[in-house]
Amino acid sequence: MEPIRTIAVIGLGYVGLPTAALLAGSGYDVLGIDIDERVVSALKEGRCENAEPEVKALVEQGLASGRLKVSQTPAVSDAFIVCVPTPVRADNSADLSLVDAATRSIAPFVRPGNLVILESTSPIGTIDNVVVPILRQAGLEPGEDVDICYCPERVFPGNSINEMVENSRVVGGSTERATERAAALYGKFCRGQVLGTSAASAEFVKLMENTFRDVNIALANVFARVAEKAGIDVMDTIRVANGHPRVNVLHPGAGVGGHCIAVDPWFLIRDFPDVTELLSVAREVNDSQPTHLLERAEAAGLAKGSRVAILGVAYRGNINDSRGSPSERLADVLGMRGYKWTAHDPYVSRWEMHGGNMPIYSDLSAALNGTDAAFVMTDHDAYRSLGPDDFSGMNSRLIVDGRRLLAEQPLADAGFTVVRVGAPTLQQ
Ligand code: SAJ
Repeated sequence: MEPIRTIAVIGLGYVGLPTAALLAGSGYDVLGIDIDERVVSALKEGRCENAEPEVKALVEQGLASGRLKVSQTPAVSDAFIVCVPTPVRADNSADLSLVDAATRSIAPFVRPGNLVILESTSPIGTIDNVVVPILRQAGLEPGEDVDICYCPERVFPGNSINEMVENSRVVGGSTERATERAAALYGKFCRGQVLGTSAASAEFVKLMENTFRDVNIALANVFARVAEKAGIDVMDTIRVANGHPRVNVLHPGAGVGGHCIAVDPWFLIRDFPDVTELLSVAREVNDSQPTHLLERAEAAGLAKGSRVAILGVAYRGNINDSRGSPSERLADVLGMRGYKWTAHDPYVSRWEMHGGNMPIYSDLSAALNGTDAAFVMTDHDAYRSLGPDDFSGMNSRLIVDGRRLLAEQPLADAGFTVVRVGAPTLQQ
């Protein structure tokens, strides 16, 4: 086999772009490809504004060194890495159209001896059922002419470079040679262990990891609901329970959002419905947390039709990604029940939802002004220090702490009713 010198990375999103930059920094000649003209022309001018600072710095280095180039169309390369999104459709089935299209786009450029890698989170069997047939159609026999691998990413958005370099990595080849070649490639920048397995097993590993987290968050949310009814503070209970060496209860909250944890379990549920009941129930629990919080606020006196401030529309703390966030669900339910709402986020300046842009404030007091309740939905550090004065512009004194990050007692002492996830409502 010829050594790999040139690599094409297809999809320059939150996984593809840092991957391309890290590979360029490791001495490969990398062509980053994206179908979005805006992404490519911005990068050609050396701009990647929305990227994390470490990603931005590495991309700039790669572009300046000439090792990283960008294009809207693929070219002949020694290796191809596909990093495109795999969203879930309205019926919860996996939408593999972008994996299909990306594989078709590279097929004319793949030559015997090349390595083709898929990183996109995908249902079990995607390598065999989507990637292999497309390459075969192009005259390339997997295992003979071309090596094919499934290598899922494990990036925690907000800390991408560090995670890509330090985390262990799964490499699932359709043959042993494919596994070895991909392991050698990732080993160039990954300091974690590179674990080899089969392609189908690697596909399952990725789904297993995110489903594990979803089910465990659902468990924490169920414990929170029990505590609310039992009149106990679950945060205290969890802290004490986690003193057990084999127990690690996660953090209950306002729900699970993002494009991974809330989506990937569906790839298992859809394909194996008769054995995944537990996973469906976990999805239901996590999806219903925003409505659960609203109903607790209603029980604490929030009148139908009043005005609510949503604090935090990002799906997780201290990031600017609002895709599938629990706040989207809350806004939908508020709308359906006749409430009016405003939204605030220190990181998100454009809140895209249902194909449109939702109004969003960067000024907290403007978002809170004249509202009857404030729902803290995202664990942004900026919200931790909020005190009674910050909420003084509200009409009524009702606060929902959906992430348990406020100093609740001072708020109650100042006359606020604080609805707390996982604990009884606090009042003066
Ligand atoms: N959440 C809780 N309680 C917790 C932890 C998280 O309610 O104790 C919520 C968060 O607020 C958020 C959602 O869950 O709304 C998902 O957040 P997350 O912290 O699980 O992280 P993601 O979705 O950004 O990233 C996950 C990671 N997977 C795992 O930790 C197993 C990451 O490593 C994956 O690379 C990523 O999914 C992905 O791309 O698949």
